[in-house]
Amino acid sequence: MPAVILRRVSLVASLVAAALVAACAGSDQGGGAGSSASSASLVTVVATDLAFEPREVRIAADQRVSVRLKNKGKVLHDWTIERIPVTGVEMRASDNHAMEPGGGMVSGSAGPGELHIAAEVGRTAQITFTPKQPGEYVFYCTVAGHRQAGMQGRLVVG
Ligand SMILES: [Cu+2]
Repeated sequence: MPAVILRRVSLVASLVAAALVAACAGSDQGGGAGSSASSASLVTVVATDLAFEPREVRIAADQRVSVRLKNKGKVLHDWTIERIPVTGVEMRASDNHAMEPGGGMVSGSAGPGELHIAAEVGRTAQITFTPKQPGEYVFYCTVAGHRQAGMQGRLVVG
């Protein structure tokens, strides 16, 4: 009898484990076909006081990319593009600073094509998306005074 109970318990445990795996896999979907972050190429942008390195980022249209913002400065910085045609936006490990696309911009109009991630000192934030239209897009930090001080760069979609 105890053996039967044990088997039941382990069956329940494995069902729960399977459900958890399914839930995690589900939350990974960003809204586009095959749009998981793991298949994206990775671009790292380092924020310092007060610059981005590199200042120019080149990516390819219709290819999934993850932009990782690493804050090596002494104050919070963000990485923002006000308007860019993208699909399947996913954000990871972002700090609590108006993370939703279209929300909480210090300046500028909030639209569906906005990308915005912020990282506290020593932290990393990441946004994954698929750019849909070749062109040049300005990225900058929305913290007051930072853009004027030089925290601005170009995202080139080729
Ligand atoms: Cu900044």
